[in-house]
Amino acid sequence: MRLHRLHLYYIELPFVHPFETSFGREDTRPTILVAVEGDGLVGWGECVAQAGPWYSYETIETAWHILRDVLAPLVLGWELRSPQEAAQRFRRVRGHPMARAALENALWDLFAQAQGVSLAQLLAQASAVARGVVARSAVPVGVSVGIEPTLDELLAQVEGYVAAGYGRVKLKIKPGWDVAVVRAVRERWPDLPLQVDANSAYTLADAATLQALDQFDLLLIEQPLHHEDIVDHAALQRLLRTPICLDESITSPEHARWALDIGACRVINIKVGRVGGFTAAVAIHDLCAQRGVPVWCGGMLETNVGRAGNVALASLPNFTLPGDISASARYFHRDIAEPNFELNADSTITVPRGPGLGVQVAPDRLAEVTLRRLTLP
Ligand code: SMG
Ligand code: MG
Repeated sequence: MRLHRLHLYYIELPFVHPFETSFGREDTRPTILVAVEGDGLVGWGECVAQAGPWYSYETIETAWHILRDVLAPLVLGWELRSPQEAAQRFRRVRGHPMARAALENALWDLFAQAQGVSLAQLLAQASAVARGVVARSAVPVGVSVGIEPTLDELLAQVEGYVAAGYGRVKLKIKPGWDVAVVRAVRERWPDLPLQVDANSAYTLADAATLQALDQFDLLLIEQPLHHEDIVDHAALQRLLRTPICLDESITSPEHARWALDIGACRVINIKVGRVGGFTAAVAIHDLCAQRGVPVWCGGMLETNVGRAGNVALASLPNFTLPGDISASARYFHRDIAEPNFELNADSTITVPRGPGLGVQVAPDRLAEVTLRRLTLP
């Protein structure tokens, strides 16, 4: 397929409820949407970089630059046989996985539409592990609950999500907001599948605090230590009963293999933006499946464009733990794409069946929230 045009949209959507992690508090979700045109079809991708370099060094502005000046010229006007071919071409680019993923993922949507299959089907065809396995029609999900100003407010948030039907809760932790908070939630909901995410807020010197979390029967402790450090994570894992799950540290299939080889984690959170696109996400899924390591799909507070991609990815067979993929209404009053994702009674989200992502960007909403746009060439 020849790609003849590409559009970048810098948009910003207000959150229903502010989201706070060990990095800070966010009231809105600024993001970039990428649209690629080919064969009379339009494919969409979402960039999960944030306004500032907190979760990762990438920002909206670095991603805009890399997309416009580096990646777009590698695909525009070219004949492409597959999205993997674009991924291969992007390998020349060092780093910038979120920018690469935004464009590569738009191509996955475009190719799936061109073949008349859903993105979930196309991803399953690309996975050595998924071939021949019956595709899931819905994926298990949970909710990630941010840090709140007080413990009472946190308990009220968790209560609301449990009442809404979320069967797994993740709590954000940081030094000073950890053992007592997890104890309070565990006492109130003794059987709730529960996990925590530190977003790299601790060091090995905090091992005793993290060991104290072992008593709460958590599914996992996500990214307790430095984002680039798998060596200390391996040392920490030896001290903990609870599985460590890496998020920020895994930015490619190679990082996944290195981490597993040294025992730095027992679970991996796959975020398609963090690892540079669906090609890499499927490779990590397959590697983990071959090694008997469970994975789950992380979230980056995406719009329905990114969420549709996450749901499709999470339909692969080794996504055995619930993903951070919540209903659209948990994030935004009005999303950018339709239809919204709803939570089913069994804490699952249904995998779209339509061609490609299976959601449509609403032009009026896009116009309303666009701060800047660019069409290439
Ligand atoms: O998309 O529901 C969601 C949020 C999931 O907690 C979530 N993501 O580190 O896993 C994580 C955080 C990163 C988001 S804040 C940058
Ligand atoms: Mg995380």
